[in-house]
Amino acid sequence: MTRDRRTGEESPTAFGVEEAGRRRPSRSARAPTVLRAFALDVEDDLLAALEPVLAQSPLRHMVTPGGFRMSVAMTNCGAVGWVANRSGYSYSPIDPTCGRAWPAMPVAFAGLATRAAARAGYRGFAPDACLINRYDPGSKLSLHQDKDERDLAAPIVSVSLGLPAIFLFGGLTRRDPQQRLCLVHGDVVVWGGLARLAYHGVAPLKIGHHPRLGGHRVNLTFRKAL
Ligand SMILES: O=C(O)CCC(=O)C(=O)O
Ligand SMILES: [Mn+2]
Repeated sequence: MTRDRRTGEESPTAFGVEEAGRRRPSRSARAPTVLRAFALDVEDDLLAALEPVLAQSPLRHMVTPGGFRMSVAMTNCGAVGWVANRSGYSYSPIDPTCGRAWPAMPVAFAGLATRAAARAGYRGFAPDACLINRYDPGSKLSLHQDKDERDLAAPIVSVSLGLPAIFLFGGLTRRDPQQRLCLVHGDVVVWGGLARLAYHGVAPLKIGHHPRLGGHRVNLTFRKAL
């Protein structure tokens, strides 16, 4: 148990989740802010904007530097996109699959990310990269840190759409205990400050059916990369 110095409240770990509304979001807390259903009022705009992005830069399974094909299918929009290949992880202005720039970040995407960050205490967040992840049943994302961005002062904003998933959120080392958060369609998670480099991941997706996205989960993860 740790005690919050400001409120005196106890939480099970130093990385206790802050559910917006229950506790005042804090920039410095070592916790993600979970904004339940925050994206629901723009879900139509998000899904409509996603279609042309995927048509221009299709989802693909990237290969890690260690030679493993990632089970999550990925693509990007924005000024730069996150890419993995045999030489490492980086942000590139060019989609290596088609040799052209990534699709521009839709206004609905950037607006939602800025509003969610502000709600979590990070004013003026202007993402320049949005990694789009599509999970099929069985797909997972191993525990990792988002650390390829130049600007670690900016938070990460992560939007969940489609099937529910278990999001694992740990500490600054791989061995720290992890929170298990069930994220459903429309939930947004924001982490920054002392939690910016926290290890996190996604447990294997369970089979299901979502009325808007069928048998998949889509996650939009917004970063300030440059
Ligand atoms: O799918 C998620 O909820 C997390 C995605 C993530 O951590 C990433 O793309 O780096
Ligand atoms: Mn991540």
